[in-house]
Amino acid sequence: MARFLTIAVCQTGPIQRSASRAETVGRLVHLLEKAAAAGAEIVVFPEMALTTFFPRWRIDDTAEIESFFERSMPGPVTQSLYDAAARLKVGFALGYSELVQEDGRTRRFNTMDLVGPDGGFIGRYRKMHVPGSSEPEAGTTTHLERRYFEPGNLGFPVFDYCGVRVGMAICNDRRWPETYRMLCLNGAEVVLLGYNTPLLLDEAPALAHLRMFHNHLPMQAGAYQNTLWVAAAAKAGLEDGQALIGGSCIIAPTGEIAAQALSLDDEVIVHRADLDLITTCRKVNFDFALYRRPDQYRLIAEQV
Ligand code: CDT
Repeated sequence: MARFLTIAVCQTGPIQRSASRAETVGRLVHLLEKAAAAGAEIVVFPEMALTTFFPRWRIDDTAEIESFFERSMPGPVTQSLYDAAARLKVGFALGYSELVQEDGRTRRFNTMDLVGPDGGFIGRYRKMHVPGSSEPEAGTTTHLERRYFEPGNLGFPVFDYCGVRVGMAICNDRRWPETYRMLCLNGAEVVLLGYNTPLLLDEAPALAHLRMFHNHLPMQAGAYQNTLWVAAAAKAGLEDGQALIGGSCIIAPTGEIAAQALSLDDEVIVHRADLDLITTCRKVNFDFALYRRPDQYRLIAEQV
């Protein structure tokens, strides 16, 4: 029997620092309702979808830093999004900043949770590739993710979502081939991804015209080389004075962009993903069992 999954990417426009969590969650519920009305079975929201992208600032006060984090999911304010998922019978992947007591200490991760169509928790991913620095560096765009977040410690897990194998990735992860290859090797059919990407980087003005190309290039290559559907949600537009790129998209295992956002604002794009296309693409080029040579893939010490 043919297998399909109707995927919605819910891009958001900017989420200003002045916006309350309740206001932002209300926006996400509205997007989820739009996605459900368009027939979506699963939705992906951006990285850090509950707040402004605060790593653009150096903050020293712990209470202020922690005000951007969630201590439990769902929490009192985010519960309405989970209730909406259950009411609409549409699950979602949501990026947020996670504060957790683990190994006897407070830890902070850049996290995405997968929630089922009953509003229940399915699984968690913590961003592996944490970019930027922990202190502002002269001549570079201030991007202090490494000040606020530890790299993820959960690997690249893949979860069952209504019979479909779903993995997650967060922003800078999308630029790394390991992300897609690990998710593919773990059995993923669909990768849900959220991002906040500055339009301009002070350190590389000569590359400014390539920002959107370099957004789509690795995701298209990752989808193609690993025979995956990739659905990516941007936080876009002018957020607290910083321009973020949009370009949210749904990419087929052929590497083609099947749907793309047209705005820098709240926007829903939907595509009915043919999961059998994965098998077709695998047969054509990427039969891993037949052609991959993992026993021969090794680092040769003298050459590295
Ligand atoms: N959020 C995130 O990971 N953004 C990065 C920009 C890093 S600029 C130092 C990205 O790869 O889009």
